[in-house]
Amino acid sequence: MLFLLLFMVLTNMNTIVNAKLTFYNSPACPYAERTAICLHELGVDHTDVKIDLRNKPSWFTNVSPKGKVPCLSIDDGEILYESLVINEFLAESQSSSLLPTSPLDKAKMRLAIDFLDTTLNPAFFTFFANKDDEKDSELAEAFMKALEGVEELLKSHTFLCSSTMTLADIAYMPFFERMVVALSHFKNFTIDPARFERVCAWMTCIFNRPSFKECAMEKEKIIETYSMFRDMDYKFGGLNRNK
Ligand SMILES: N[C@@H](CCC(=O)N[C@@H](CS)C(=O)NCC(=O)O)C(=O)O
Ligand SMILES: *[C@@H]1O[C@H](CO)[C@@H](O)[C@H](O)[C@H]1NC(C)=O
Repeated sequence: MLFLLLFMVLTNMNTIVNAKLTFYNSPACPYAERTAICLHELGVDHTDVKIDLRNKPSWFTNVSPKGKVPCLSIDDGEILYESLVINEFLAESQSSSLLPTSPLDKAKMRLAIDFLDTTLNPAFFTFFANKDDEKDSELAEAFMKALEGVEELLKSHTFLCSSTMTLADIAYMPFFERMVVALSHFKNFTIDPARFERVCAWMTCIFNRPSFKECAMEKEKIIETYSMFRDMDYKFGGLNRNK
């Protein structure tokens, strides 16, 4: 009986290690980039399938329930979607420190990610998309007020939630990458290292990760994408929510 249990535990642990993983990715998508970074950090073997979102292949709706990337298929059977869900699954199945073990640390990590989605990203996007010069400094200040929340997270450790990298850092990376490029190009705005000392040190650290360098978008592509957002007066609607 004990042997059987042990066997079950061991095989369960190995399920993902030996599973055939197919990652449906798309180069410009920040959510897919989260999963790309996570796979790289974990060193998990997988097949990368690039989806052209402007010209989605018809079979893709059979794979991805909402027709979105990222999407992960496991042994050509189970399908997972939603970047944060996929990344937790990957980190947990590898028993990686990317996912904190204590329930409290896990909860705090999820709150840190929620802050990006509900507070920082909207503040960034409102500032970025504004075309009324008179409102610019007020919106820049509102963005920096939100950024203080990140400075606060980094108060007692190098990474957002601990002294080592977690899924929160990964969730933020693609968005900081785009934020920094878009604000510099369209707003001539840089994050002030005097006011945001910890944020700036953290950015240096994450932007130097091999996983980031491997998965990051080209700067010109970011500018092209964000020019499009500006031109079409794209309305930010909680980018991380699936409708
Ligand atoms: N909440 C989702 C968002 C995923 C998402 O919005 N992906 C976009 C590209 S950035 C997509 O696949 N859009 C295609 C579509 O909606 O048709 C996640 O975190 O994975
Ligand atoms: C951009 O900002 C810098 C420093 O804040 C300023 O010196 C420079 O004149 C600005 N450039 C433009 C094109 O507004």
